[in-house]
Amino acid sequence: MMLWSLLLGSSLAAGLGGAPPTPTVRVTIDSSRHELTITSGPFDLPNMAPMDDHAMMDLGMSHDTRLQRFEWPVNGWFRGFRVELADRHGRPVPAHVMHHMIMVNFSRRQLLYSAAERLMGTGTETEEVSVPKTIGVPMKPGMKLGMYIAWHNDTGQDLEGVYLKLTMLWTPKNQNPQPVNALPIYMDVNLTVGGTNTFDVPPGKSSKAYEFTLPVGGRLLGVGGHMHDYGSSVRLEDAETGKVLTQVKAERDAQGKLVKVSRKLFGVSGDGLRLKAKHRYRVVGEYDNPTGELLVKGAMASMVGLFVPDDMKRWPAVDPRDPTYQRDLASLEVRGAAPASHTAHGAHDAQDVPGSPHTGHESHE
Ligand SMILES: [Cu+2]
Repeated sequence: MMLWSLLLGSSLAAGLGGAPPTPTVRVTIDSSRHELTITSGPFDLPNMAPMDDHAMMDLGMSHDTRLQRFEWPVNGWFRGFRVELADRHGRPVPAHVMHHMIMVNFSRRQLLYSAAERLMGTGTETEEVSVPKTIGVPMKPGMKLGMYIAWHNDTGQDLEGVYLKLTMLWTPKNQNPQPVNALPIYMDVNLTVGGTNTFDVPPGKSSKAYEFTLPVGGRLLGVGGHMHDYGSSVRLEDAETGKVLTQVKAERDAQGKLVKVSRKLFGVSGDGLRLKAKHRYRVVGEYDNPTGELLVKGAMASMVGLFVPDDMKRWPAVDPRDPTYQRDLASLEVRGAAPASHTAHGAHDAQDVPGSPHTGHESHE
C-alpha cells in the first residue's frame, strides 16, 4: 500500500517533464498474506477509438508493451491473481483499458511445445482469478518471469502515468497437506512456436487438427478455449480410438460471430480427465463460415487448461539451445519493440470474449 502511493507520487513528478515515462516493474512480498505485488508502470495511454470496428485491429489500435522481467521470489504454489489499475493521481482506471496481460515463465517449458511456459494470461474480462488451496502451480525462488501488457484506452481521455498492480496469491511451502502440482497446458491446432497460430477458414464447415503425445501422463482439471468469429468448437480426441474426450463450444450470434466460449471443469478433487504418456491425442478446431468467402488468417483455435502430471520430474526441461525454444524467446523479445510490428497482424476480434483465454502465442495486438 505504501509502495503503491510512493510510486504514484514519483510518477506525478516525473510526468510533468513531458518526456514519455520509462516503465519499470517492482515486486513486493507480503509474507503474512501470501501475496506478491507486481507493480508495472508508468504508462502514458493516449485515448484511442473504440475497437468494435474490426478493421481497427488490423491497424494495431492496441498493442503490446515490451516484456518486463522480474524474478519470482518465494517457494510455494501460485494460486491466483487480481489486477488493479490506477492513474498518476491515484484514481482507479477502468479495468478494460488493459486489453490483455501475459505472464511468461522462462524457467519452465510448456508440456507440448519447446516454448516458455505461459504462466497466466488475462484479458479485459478477468479481474480476479483463483484456484482452491488444494492445487497450485509449483514455483521456486529465482524463476525468471516476464510480463507484457496490451493497452487499449477508449475512455475518451488521455491517461498519463498509469500503473498496473498485479497481486499474485501463493500458497507457502509449509502448508499441510501440500497442494497438488497443477500446471498450465496449451494445445493449439496450428501453432508455429515463435511464429503465428492463425489459419485460413474456407466457406462452410471446416476443421483443423494437431496431433501430439505427452512425455508424462496426468489429469486435466479443466479446460477453456479460444476461437475467432465463425468458430464452432475445440475438442480433444483420443487419436488412437477417435473418441472425443472433451470439448468447448462457441456461443455465436445470428451472423456466426463469437459471443463466448464455454469452459469445462472436471473437478479439482476428483480424477479429472486422465491423459496417458506416449499416447496419441488430437486437438481439433471446427469452424462454420457463412460469409461465402475464404477468411485469410482469420482463425485461431486452441484449448488451455490445468494439468496435474503424474511425475513432476518427467516434465520436459527447457533446452536453451533448441532452435524452436530460441524462436519463442526471440518472438517475445521483439514484442512492443518497434511500431512497424503493428502492421503485420491479421484481423482479430475474439480477445474481448469472456472465456477466451490468452496464451501469449497469439499475434493479437
Ligand atoms: Cu485469437
